[in-house]
Amino acid sequence: MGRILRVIMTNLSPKTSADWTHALQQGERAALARAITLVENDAPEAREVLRAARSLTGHALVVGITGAPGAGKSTLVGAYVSELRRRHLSVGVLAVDPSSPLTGGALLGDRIRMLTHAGDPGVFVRSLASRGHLGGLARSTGAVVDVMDAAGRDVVVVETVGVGQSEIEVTDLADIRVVVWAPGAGDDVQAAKAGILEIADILVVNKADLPPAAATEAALRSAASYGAGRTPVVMRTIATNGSGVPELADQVAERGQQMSGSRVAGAARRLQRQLVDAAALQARQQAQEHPGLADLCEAVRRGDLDFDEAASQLISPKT
Ligand SMILES: Nc1nc2c(ncn2[C@@H]2O[C@H](COP(=O)(O)OP(=O)(O)OP(=O)(O)O)[C@@H](O)[C@H]2O)c(=O)[nH]1
Ligand SMILES: [Mg+2]
Repeated sequence: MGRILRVIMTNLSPKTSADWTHALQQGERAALARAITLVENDAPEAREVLRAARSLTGHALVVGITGAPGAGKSTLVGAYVSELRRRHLSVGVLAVDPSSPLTGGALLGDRIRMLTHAGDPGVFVRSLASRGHLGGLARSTGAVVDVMDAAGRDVVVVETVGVGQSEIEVTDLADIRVVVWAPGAGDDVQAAKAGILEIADILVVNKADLPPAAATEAALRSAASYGAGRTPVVMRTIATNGSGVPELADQVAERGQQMSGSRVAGAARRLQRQLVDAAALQARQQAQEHPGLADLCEAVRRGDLDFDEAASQLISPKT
């Protein structure tokens, strides 16, 4: 980019919250991309971006897609996005990799390469690495989802790898939760163990072209029927050829309409989640930096002070 063009671009880039409100409302890709980068990097400008974004949320249906590595999530997301585009819906896709502090995010590129919507302005794809911020993944993911929602995306798809605690936290941000399963042995037990049945709205048996798919589907159906409360619906897909994907899109849309409360309520829940995360982070820092930490420790060790009382003192406001 030439120097003069860069100067013009810099001057055109939004500065205040009102500027960002305008830019996001226009739904321009460049503004959306820049907003997400600022938020992802926790840049000083991110405050204004998010202030603007949060007042514009409540439009998008947020669909969380999770499941074991290699289950076919990215392929399925690609097929689902194609289906949404056929329905003339605009889409934001966010691929989140909680394991990336270890892998350096190297896998992330591989993990989203399945998406073949380059050049379609109706599809906006971003990946998010956790970069090690402790417990902050749900917060940064939520913030990026908010920006995509604010920019007018009809559907925001969040793909996370794995079925552990941090993935469940991330899926918590979604209005509709889809768990993708690949055919294999002992699935019902694994599902129950991972707590997946409690969080899933829709269980997808992908790779239905592989022979064990029927057994897996049966196992999941029976495991799901034991779950307390709501029972997830079980569906089959072949992500590689799109089979079952329109039915999945129908099911998601239907559940989206039945959603308790509106999309605005979904956005409010998402914000609550981010606020609690941010508060937890602040409390942790406050406790670590408390000048009386060593003394409180000693008092607990001697048995002069109750453990929980000491913990409360570490985070209670200074008097
Ligand atoms: N036979 C068959 N293979 C599939 C299907 N869907 C995906 N695959 C293949 O499964 C492999 C993994 O697919 P991905 O979409 O990358 O799976 P993923 O769950 O996103 O993987 P990670 O992001 O690494 O966890 C690829 O080789 C796909 O081509 C399917 O329906 N049938
Ligand atoms: Mg993937």
